[in-house]
Amino acid sequence: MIFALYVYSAAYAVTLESTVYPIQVIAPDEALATAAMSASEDAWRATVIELGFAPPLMRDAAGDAVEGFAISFVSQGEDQLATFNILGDIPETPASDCPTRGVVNANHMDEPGWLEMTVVHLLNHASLHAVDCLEPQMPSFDFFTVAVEHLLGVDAFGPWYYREFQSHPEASLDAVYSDRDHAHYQFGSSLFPLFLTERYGDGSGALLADIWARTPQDGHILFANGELPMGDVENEPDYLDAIQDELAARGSSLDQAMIAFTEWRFFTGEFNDGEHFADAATLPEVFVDGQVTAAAFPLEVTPTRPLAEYASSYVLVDVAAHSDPLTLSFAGGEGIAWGASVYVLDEGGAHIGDHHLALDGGAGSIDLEPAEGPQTLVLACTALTDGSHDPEDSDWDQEHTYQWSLDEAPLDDDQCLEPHGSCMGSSKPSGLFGLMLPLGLVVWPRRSRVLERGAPIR
Ligand SMILES: [Ca+2]
Ligand SMILES: [Ca+2]
Ligand SMILES: [Ca+2]
Ligand SMILES: [Ca+2]
Repeated sequence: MIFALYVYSAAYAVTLESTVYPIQVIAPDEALATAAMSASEDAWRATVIELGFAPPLMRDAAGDAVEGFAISFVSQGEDQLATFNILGDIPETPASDCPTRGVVNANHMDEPGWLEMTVVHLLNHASLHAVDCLEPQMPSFDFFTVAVEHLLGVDAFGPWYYREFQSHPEASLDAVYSDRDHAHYQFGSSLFPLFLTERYGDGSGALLADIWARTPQDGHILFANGELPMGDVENEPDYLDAIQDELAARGSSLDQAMIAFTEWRFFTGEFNDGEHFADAATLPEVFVDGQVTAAAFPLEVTPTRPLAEYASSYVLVDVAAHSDPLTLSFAGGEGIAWGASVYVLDEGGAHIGDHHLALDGGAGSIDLEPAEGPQTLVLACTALTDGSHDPEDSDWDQEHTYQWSLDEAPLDDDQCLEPHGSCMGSSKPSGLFGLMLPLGLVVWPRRSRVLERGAPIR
């Protein structure tokens, strides 16, 4: 059935075979076939030879699975741009791999850059399927492939993808949206693998090939309908497991990467500080959930948009010059782990420092030294997981909230040392304090200092 989806007439189709790589192009005319072959050879060289992605697999004339990239251009109206067909199982290999054939709508190939983008897209998809055919269709394959397009400078749709993704940091990293308004999200999430290759690799994209090599499991493709396969095994490990495994081998973790990604996706556009994404200046700014001026204390901030797992949130606080230290506290909602950081911007918006809160059970606080001039504090947090997050589970509910609290340093050590003085009793209880207390998480740095000096706590 798969092979019958598209029938080409030898009378008008041109078939080209590469003399450099195992690539076959079928197109309605010689000019398109030649251009497509050139683009395909460039794509093979850049992704398979230079980045180390697996060679794509196709079926030869005898029906055997062999290394190669097969792509056909057909005229099929205006709507669809490109798709691919999974060409069944390869029983002689243990992994749940599969050959594919790319299919492109020839009617769109006059648009500048679309041919090159489409060829890289389908060739890289073929490389990924040649390793594991059973990853979730979106965002998994597009997550990696759109990142590769971006790295090769052929992501003609990148601006739309990244604008949508950056508009929804509260959404889960691996979320998939079917509605048209948000359909770019699962392509824009390729910003995360772009971050991975810059932060943990050499920036080329080779790290992404290493990660993908960790995705496959043994199993068979029982059936496929176009892009959608059905296998006889669970997709375990999945691509998030593969990222975790690769980062663990490099001394990090997916959770640590998510916390760092929260920072990287903030310093884009007008906030580009030259220390994060290489092309941060051209990436859209991330959605900021609120901007407040700290005119009076205590100041408490909660987000308007609850977060999903593997999501981020930002609030900007303008702080006037203050001669007294401030205490900044974070309390994440129960049930999941969190990361919390503060990025300090000067009056002109330059990034001049960071604080990373040590959280215990999702809560923690730090003391901020007096500032010599006005500053903006970027209060950033990362919603991690409840210990379980699997791409196949659609674990994307946006139900987690948090609270930041900024206050003048409410207590000095002398008060704690007075006879009958009670640190807990003399502090200024806030909503946050009350929120944290039942969790048993109140570990204020200043009280720790008092403890070290042997003063009574209560
Ligand atoms: Ca196999
Ligand atoms: Ca897998
Ligand atoms: Ca979960
Ligand atoms: Ca899993």
